[in-house]
Amino acid sequence: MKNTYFKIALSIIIGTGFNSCQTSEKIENPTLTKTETTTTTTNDYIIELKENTLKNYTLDKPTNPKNFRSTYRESNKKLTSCITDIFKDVKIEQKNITATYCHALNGFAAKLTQEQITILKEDPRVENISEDFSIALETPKNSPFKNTTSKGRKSQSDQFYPWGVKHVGGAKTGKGKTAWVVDTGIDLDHPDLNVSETESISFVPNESANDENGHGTHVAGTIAAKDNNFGVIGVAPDAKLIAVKVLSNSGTGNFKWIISALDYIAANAKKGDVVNMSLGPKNRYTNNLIDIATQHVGEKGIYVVIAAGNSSDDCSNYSPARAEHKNIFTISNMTKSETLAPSSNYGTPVDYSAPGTDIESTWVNGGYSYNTGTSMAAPHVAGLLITGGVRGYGFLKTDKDNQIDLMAYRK
Ligand SMILES: [Ca+2]
Ligand SMILES: [Ca+2]
Ligand SMILES: [Ca+2]
Repeated sequence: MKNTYFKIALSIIIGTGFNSCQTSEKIENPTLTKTETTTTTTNDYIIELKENTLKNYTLDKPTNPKNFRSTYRESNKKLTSCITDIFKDVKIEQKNITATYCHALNGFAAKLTQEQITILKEDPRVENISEDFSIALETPKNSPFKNTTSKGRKSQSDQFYPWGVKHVGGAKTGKGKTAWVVDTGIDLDHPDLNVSETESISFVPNESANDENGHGTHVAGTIAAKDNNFGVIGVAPDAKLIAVKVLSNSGTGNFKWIISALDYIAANAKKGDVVNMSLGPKNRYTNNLIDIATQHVGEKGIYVVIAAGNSSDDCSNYSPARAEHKNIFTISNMTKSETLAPSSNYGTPVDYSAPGTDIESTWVNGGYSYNTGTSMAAPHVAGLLITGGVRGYGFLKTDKDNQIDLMAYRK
């Protein structure tokens, strides 16, 4: 029942461009309601183009960070008409193109007919076609973190030092460093976070980059909560945080939005910046295009940290957690007693384990809360990577694979 409700909500979220007839047909489709999974395909396809397909398209490169968002939106519009033109023989209408990419991936996402799919699969201009996919966060557990409001705090000692930040070697100023948080957005005016609103962007239709879920704000606080006299402190306090929203306020998102996020980051991030992706499918699902886009960001000298996932499973079967590159770090969830958390994923893609159980961090509406998951582990490593790097510090006491994870520590 709960699942049926979710499917309806999801259909509404992704329904832009469908007429009401198609939407109701989707809800009644038994193949969409019989499964227990909270993940599904969206009727959109993601198309990767051969490298020279867009060779006549010139990129706009903003020089001022204030223009990152507008320049990116503008070049997407141009690229949409360019792709419509290139593929006029396949009759892909402009209104059916739902995303375009030219930094982390060359390509686009579109609603396609079966006939168009068949043609494009044989098309020499096309490298890869893959169905889009929806993911959903588990309902966030908002366990308020007591005695930490931003009001009424007077002394330095009233700032709480989370156990996870201590365990990875303590805080080190992140001033001048940048972290891109690909998530539910960030509470943009949280008094304990330094968020760059002008560079933040949302790929969720009809929602701003402001977080009304909590998940992204929690991740952001672990990376960079300010060193002041209230709240919590992050691993890289005072670093600049940029919200790249790909999960809605209700916690659902599409792979095509995540590729847009990676594309936006590839266009605008500097070498040495870090990207945190505390997201992935709940059940086994891999997708080459999202892995490739993630690797392309890593190849630019930008660090990418990915949560291994919370399905008690081998993350080799999940994208983007399985993506491998020297700048990509997949992180498992460690408990306070230095064991692998029961829900944590494991497997060869895991590079380090980091604190992810009962983590104190920032929350929506200027608040604070505890949370648990690999989502909370990954941002510890993101903070380390922008303040000197990460190294191993002994091994977990328990693991579920035959390669015991190293615990992440400040380099
Ligand atoms: Ca603080
Ligand atoms: Ca890895
Ligand atoms: Ca392991």
